[in-house]
Amino acid sequence: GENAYLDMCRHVLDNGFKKEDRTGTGTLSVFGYQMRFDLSKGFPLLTTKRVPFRLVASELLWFIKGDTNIRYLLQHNNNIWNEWAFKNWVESEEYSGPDMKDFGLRSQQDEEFNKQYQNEMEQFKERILNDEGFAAKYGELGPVYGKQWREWETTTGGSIDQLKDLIEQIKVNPDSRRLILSSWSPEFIPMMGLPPCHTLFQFYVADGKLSCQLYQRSGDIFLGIPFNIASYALLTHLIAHECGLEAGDFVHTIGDAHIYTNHIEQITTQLDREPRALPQLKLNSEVKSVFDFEMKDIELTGYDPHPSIKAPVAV
Ligand code: THF
Repeated sequence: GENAYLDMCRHVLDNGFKKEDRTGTGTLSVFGYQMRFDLSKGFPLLTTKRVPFRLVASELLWFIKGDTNIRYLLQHNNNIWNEWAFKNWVESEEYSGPDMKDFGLRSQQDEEFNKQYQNEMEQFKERILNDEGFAAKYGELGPVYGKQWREWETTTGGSIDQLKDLIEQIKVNPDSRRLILSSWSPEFIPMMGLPPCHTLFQFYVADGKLSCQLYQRSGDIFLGIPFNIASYALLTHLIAHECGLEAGDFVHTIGDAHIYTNHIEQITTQLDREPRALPQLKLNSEVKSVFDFEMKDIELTGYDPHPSIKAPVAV
């Protein structure tokens, strides 16, 4: 079940160090934490609050496509990366609307500002969707996950399709201890909207089962981690499906595991709830390649979660 996640929440609430952070929000934080999910026991989408699986799946397909522009996400009604692109837009020369400096914090503290912000964000989304030139310039997050997964730049001017190579190696060399994909490319970090939180992952094959371990340098326990667990569980299932393997364990190792101070009330509410049975994942058996999956080929059954719990995202 999801007890590994709930245990981590309790552990950080009880033992977390009060630590300031880049976003100015403040966190309770521990360094180094590991969870394990046996994917044969159900799909690890939390039931103690509703986690929007459609958003998890469309974000993963976006990574797999090698896309780094939020336009695809908006076309799938997925708003989880908007703030990072919006930041580039409002800090650009071309932007002439009201000052949006520190919009993340100010939109929570100042109702009048929040109205302006919501209005600017709506206009921004409209333009990304309807204006291709604008989208190419301001929908772009830089060389983030999709780019590093599919088109890692080499010193000789070529590129490496890490994901394709990884899947190939799982097939031809399943005992390998080098089944690794890294998104951490020091040269490109300064150009990214946000340096990758999911820094590196490794696959492992034993007993006909495919397992995955993720090293996540930084984890937002309330908002991000539930997404991240589901996302890597889905990736593991997709690759296992292509390689004719069963899904094994997902091992989630986190560096700075933190609860934002403005999420503590929400987490406390969540911890009071009784976990329910995990849902099951159904993949369209007619699709063979990881690269051919679309939203309609990915289905979740038996998901009956407690209601969603809203919380502001730190930018
Ligand atoms: N930054 C921070 N502070 N937290 C993160 O989780 C995070 N991400 C990505 C990049 N930077 C981050 C973005 N991923 C939500 C979920 C995942 C995100 C960002 C936001 C979120 O708000 N989820 C809501 C539902 C949102 C909706 O319905 O539109 C939720 O209740 O789960 C870590 O990958």
